[in-house]
This record gives sequence, C-alpha cells and structure tokens, in this order.
Amino acid sequence: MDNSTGNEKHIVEENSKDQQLAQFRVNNYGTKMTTNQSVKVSEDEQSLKAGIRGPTLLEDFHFREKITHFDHERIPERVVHARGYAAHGEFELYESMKEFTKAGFLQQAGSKTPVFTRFSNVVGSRGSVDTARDVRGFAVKFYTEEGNYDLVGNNIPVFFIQDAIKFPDLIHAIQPEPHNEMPQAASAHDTFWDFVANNQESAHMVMWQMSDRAIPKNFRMMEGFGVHTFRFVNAEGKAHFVKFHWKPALGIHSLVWDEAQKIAGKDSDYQRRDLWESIEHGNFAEFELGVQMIEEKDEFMFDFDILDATKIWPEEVVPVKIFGKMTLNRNVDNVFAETEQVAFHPGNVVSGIDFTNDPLLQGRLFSYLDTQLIRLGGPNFTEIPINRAVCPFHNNQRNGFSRQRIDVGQVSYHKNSLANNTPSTSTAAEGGFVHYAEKVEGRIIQARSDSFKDHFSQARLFWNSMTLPEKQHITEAFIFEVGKVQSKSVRQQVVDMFVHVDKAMATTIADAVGVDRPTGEQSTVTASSPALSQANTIRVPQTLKVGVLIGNGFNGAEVKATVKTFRDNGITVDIVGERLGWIQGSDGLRVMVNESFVTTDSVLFDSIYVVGGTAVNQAKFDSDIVSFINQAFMHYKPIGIATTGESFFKASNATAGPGIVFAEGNPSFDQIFVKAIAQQRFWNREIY
Ligand code: HDE
Repeated sequence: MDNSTGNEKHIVEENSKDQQLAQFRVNNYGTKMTTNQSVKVSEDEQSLKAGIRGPTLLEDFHFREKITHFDHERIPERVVHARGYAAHGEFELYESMKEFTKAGFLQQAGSKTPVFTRFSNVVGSRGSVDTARDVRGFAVKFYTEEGNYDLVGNNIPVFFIQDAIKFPDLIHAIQPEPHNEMPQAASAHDTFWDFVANNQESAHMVMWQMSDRAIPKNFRMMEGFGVHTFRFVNAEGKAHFVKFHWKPALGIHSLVWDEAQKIAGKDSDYQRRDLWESIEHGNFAEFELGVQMIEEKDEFMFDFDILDATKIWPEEVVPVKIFGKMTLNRNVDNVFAETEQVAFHPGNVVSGIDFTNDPLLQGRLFSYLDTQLIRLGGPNFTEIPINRAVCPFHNNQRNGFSRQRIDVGQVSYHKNSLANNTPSTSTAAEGGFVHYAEKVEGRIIQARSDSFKDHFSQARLFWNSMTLPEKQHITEAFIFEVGKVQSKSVRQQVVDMFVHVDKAMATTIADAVGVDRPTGEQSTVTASSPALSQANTIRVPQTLKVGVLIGNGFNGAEVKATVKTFRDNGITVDIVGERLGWIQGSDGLRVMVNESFVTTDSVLFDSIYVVGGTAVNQAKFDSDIVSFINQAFMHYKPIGIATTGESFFKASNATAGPGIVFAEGNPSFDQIFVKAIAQQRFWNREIY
C-alpha cells in the first residue's frame, strides 16, 4: 500500500521579504571550515597543547573563538510569551478598505503583503510545554511597502487588567512563585488566584482562560484578536474605532484538559510540530482578517466602555467585516535567527491605523521597544534580517551595538544645509505619518473611569453563551485550578468572586474545593452571544490525524479502501503497530508501520481506526490497542472499528454510541467515519 503522506512539499512564490532574506541565508553544506575571520581550519578535534599530555595553549585562536562563541549563544528570553513558534506567509486583501483607512496595504483588492506570524504561550519559559492552559499570543508582522505594521494580539479577545501599570503584578502573580519557582507554565497556584480575587477586573478574562479557548488544539484552529480598540483613519481624516479579528479556516477547536496534560509529557512540542508539519505537507494555515467598526460619533452608545480591554463588542451587535486572508505557507530556515530574534511592537503602525486612549494599549506602546533593547542588545535590532522593513529607511539615528549599515556622508542631523536638509520629512499627502488629531481635555489624575467598573456583566454574558459541555469544562477547570491552591482563604475568595458570574457554578466549585458555599448574587444579565461558543464552529476532516492500529493478517481490501477515503478527505494517517517495519494482510497486502505503541500514544491522534491482527507478543499488542481505545473514548474522540477489530472494542471500557462507527455490515462505513472524524468530539458520552 502506498504509505506516503500524499503531500509533497509545495513551492511558494517568492515575495519581497523572501527576496530580502535570501541575501542573508548561508548554506554551509560542502564548504571548507573556517574561523569567523575566514581562516581555514586544519584541526577541529584536538586543542593545541604543550606536549601530547600537556596543558592547552591560549594561542589556539580557533579553540578560543569556538568556545567563546558557544559561551555567548544565549540571549534573554522574552519576559512573557517566551515559548513561541513562527512561520512566514502572505496576506491577501479581498476588498479595498479605502473607505475606512488609508493604509497602503489595504487599498487594492487582490494585493498581497508578506507576513511573519509568531504564536506563543504567555506564562511558561522557552523550554516549557505547548499544551499548558494559557492564553496564546498571535503576533503578525506585515511587511508593507510603507513600513512594518505589527498586529500583536492574543487568541482571547479580552485581557486580565485594564491599566498597563498592573501588568508586572499580573505576571508576577501568574508566573512560577519566586521562592521555589513552581509551578512552571501553569496558573493553578496560590499567587495567581490571590491576584484574581483581589483584582476583580480579571473576572471576564478568567472565564475565557478556564474555558476550552485556553487549551487550543493547535495554532491553526484558534481565533486571533487585536484585543484593544484601534483606529482606522481614511484619506479624508475620518476615523472609525476598530477591533481586529482573525478567523481560522478550519474552525476553533480545543483539547480536552486530561488530554492536554498527557500530551505535555508525550510530546511537549505538540502545537509547534503541528504547525511545522502542516506547512511542510502543504496544508497551509489560513486565517481571515476582519474588523468590527464603530463610528467616532457612536463612542458612547454602548453599555460598556469601548476603551476597556476587559470588554468585547458582541459580534451580533457590531458585526465583523472580513476583508482579507493570511496564509502561512513557509517554515523558518532558522528558529533563532527568525522566531527568536523577531521583535513585535503594537506601536509599529502605518498611516491609516492609529491608537486610542485604551490605558492598556497606551502602556504597551512603551513596553515593547523597551524590552527589545535589552533582549536584542541595543537599538539596532531593526537591522536584524527578520525585523527589516522591505522598504528603505533613512534618518539621523546612528551608531550603537552591532550597527550593520554604513551611513556615508558628514551630516547626521536635522535641520541642515550641507545635505540640502535631507533626509526630509513628508507631508500627509506624501505618506508622512500624521497622528490622529484627537481632542483631549481633562485634569491630570490617577483614577479609573466609572465606565470601566462593571466586571461581571460580560463574564456572565460569556457564561450564558456556552453550551452545557462548555460550561462543564469551565467548572472542571476551576475545580482543578482552585483545588491546587493551598490557601483556604484564597479558595474562598475566588468562590465568593465568581458567584457574581453564576451561583450554581460557584456553588459546585465551593463544594469541590472544600470551602463554604458563596452567599452573593449572580449578575442579572440574561443575554448571550452565539459567536462566543465553539459549538457552532467549522468542522472539516482536512488535516486531522488518524492512528490505524494494526497487526499482521488484516483484511487488505477493507483497510486499503478506508485509508484511501481518509487520504481523499485530506486526513493524515499514521500506521501504528507492535514494531516499525512491514506487516502483511491475509491477502498478502503489505503495509509499512511508521509508529509503534512505544513511540506514539492515543492522545496524539484526533481519531483511531481499530483494525487489529496478530503480533509477536499478542497479549501486549491486544492490551495496547484496548488502552488506545479507552483513552480515545474518554477524550470523546471518534473511533472506527474494522470488521477485524470488534474483539478489541468489546474488551475496552468504551460503549457503542455517537462517534463509534462499526464496519461490520455497514457499506457506508468510510463516509460515516470521515464525518465523525470531522465532528472531532462527541460530548454526550458517559465518562468515568
Ligand atoms: Fe504583551 N508583551 N504586554 N500583550 N505581548 C510582550 O514584548 C506587555 C498584552 C503580546 O511573539 C513583551 O517582545 C504589557 C496584551 C504578544 O514576540 C513585552 C502589557 C496582548 C507578545 C510585553 C501587555 C499582548 C507579547 C515581551 C500590558 C494582546 C509576544 C517580549 C499593557 C493584545 C510577541 C516582547 C512575540 C510580548 C508587554 C499585554 C500580546 C514585555 C506591558 C493585552 C503576542 O513588551
């Protein structure tokens, strides 16, 4: 049987950013080794010694350079979002947005802009795990012809705090506790929940964080949000408030918490591997980009403050206008050079996109450049290839560590006559960035607007919008997280806080974590927003992964037909057996086993197809298959049972029901199974 994935590497058209990067790429294959000074090296195994058993000599410059360079390989990791993974791609504009913004890359329908997108986990360090319960960063750098535009967002549309001055407190509370540096990449500990209970503006975000949104299946199947309110400004100077949304082509899908924890051990690179492999196989990640827009005159028309980053604009009230699509189609050549050295900054805007007075955004406008100065070692990081704009830059900034360019001439100041007063500034008509002329009035004050003080209405809106299984997951996440908190007082405070979202939920949590039932009252909001639930998302089989559990003696014709149907539907297949290598069906068909029960696990598949067969250690083989079925069943996954696989199913804890598809006497097995795979989860199972 053809065991290829069916996906050959796709050739992607070179864009202006690729062309620029090309001049920095170096292929060392087949070359002679030299020092960094380009002197040919004759010996790379033995250092220079005084005598065959003598001490090493300082004059061995190759040894010194090699060790010194190695000693300096590390740079500081990001203080947040340290663990990330990125890919190149392009953004294509569906329709001109000229009416709303003068941004050059949003003018011409069909125009394409190179992008570089980095997804990240917020809390864990660079070497932590992918599948932690956490917010995911979603940062996109658009290399436009008018300079770089960065949309530095998250996969959750709101944030924990309203004012940037609280960010260090939030992060100190959520990151590992300072006295013992535990737990890594987890919010399930005392300081985080103590912060939550004592900073109740976090209520709405915490509901999202306890929901399935915080354990996305992979980066390709999550939404992205700019979070803040930005401004679009058109050529006439007319402005709209906007919120950015990325919508994934494959829908929004999540892991199950038990599965997420197990994957953390089985494959800590689960999400980055998914992105890498998908792109290598030509299954490019696609996201549509849209905006919600509010006219300036309507700023005060809503029952929330549009400058408050703990609030959404319900999509049913302010619809998302989709205007383009991002396709991530090329993996990086070198993770350090590109993914680690890329520097995003929400302050990197182009004419036509501007800021608002959102106090969280205002603080970010300071933080990103500041952090990059230390992380990337000085002000010249914009010259690192991945950070370079595709259009030239000219100004009077000079010098600093590792300056690359050689600015010629005697003049490095403005105004001047010696260089004819160049570089010269540009008028708005010439494309010069002119800050939006917002009228600002008021006394200097350190306070929060009253319009920012409702913390529970939208937390309740979110809860109301969830289906029953989603509500159960949120409640279970609270029980897990708050249950890990040692301080009974903090556990009590959390329950007393979330009673304002839902009394029944808070009472269930209270009972489970050993504190008094809360006495407060829940918010009276009854509205819901269907767009917030994942239940109605897109469900397609493409790029999902099925494990075929198989031994010798299988029914060749049956398996071949089913695997072909998988491939025809874009489903990825792993053949899982007792050991790697060839196995044979009863009709002589040979199949290559590419994963064994030792190298892979049920949690790494979206579905399993149970074929069975004979093996060298039959008892072990049988029990491995049964354990795969038990895991898949308890994670609500679709399971297909071949005619030869029924005995394994009978020996498992699984019971027949939705998402369990039998081949026996079922001529439509392949089609029904593929439909079940697309469905992904069957929540109405009794799991113990
Ligand atoms: Fe960030 N954030 N952030 N953040 N953020 C950083 O910048 C900060 C916030 C986000 O893949 C840092 O270069 C402050 C919201 C992403 O490289 C730092 C505040 C949102 C990334 C920083 C916030 C984000 C960062 C750390 C409160 C969603 C990773 C390293 C006002 C809209 C980008 C770095 C990448 C990274 C500061 C809140 C998204 C320290 C002060 C809200 C996706 O500058």
